[in-house]
Amino acid sequence: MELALISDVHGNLLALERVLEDIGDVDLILSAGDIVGYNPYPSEVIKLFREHNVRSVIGNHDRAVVTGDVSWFNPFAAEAVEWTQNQLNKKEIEYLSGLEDRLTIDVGDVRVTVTHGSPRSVEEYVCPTTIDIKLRGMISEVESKYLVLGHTHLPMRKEFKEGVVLNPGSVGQPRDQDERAAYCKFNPTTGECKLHRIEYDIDRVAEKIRKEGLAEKLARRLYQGR
Ligand SMILES: [Mn+2]
Repeated sequence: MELALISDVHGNLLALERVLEDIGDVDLILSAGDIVGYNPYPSEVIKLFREHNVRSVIGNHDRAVVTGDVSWFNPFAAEAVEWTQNQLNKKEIEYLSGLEDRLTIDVGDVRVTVTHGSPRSVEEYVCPTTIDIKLRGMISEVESKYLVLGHTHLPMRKEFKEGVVLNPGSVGQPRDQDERAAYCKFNPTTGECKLHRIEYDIDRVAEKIRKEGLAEKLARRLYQGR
């Protein structure tokens, strides 16, 4: 079974379209959350998620759009959450509020668990610098060979005897100094996981960010990959 892993699309339609093209035919696309927020195409991105039957967990931005609680957010992120709330219709909000915290997929006898931040919290950052003992504890806790996370916007792969922690990076707002959209092709049976980087039309997204009156910083960071 061939999977594609995506995360943190954050309303970036142009990046998502190019990534879906590059993914081509796979059995299933899994998303580690943050479908909306930051970028100015939330409805269009939700539509594509539905069309491609993407299975996604909820991210902290998705949740903030549903609840209106932006107390954890910096001012730019909070403003984008509020803007996104005003763009979405009732059905789209319902789609976001229906997303689970955790997804578990069994491929033969191999279990894959997906959460946004960590298995404990949608807000917790699990970074390449997070200590091994903590990562191993998380894998044991979810009783899965593979734990797929998002939230940091940093691609990551760490292998232990307990299992493997994967983060496919971010489609819509990469933060590893590479401005190209990130995603992974992943075969849970063989364990093969390949990170792909895809160029997209950042100018068009930046223009739309400015046109909608969202923070200039949100446009700038797309070019910087941070
Ligand atoms: Mn995010």
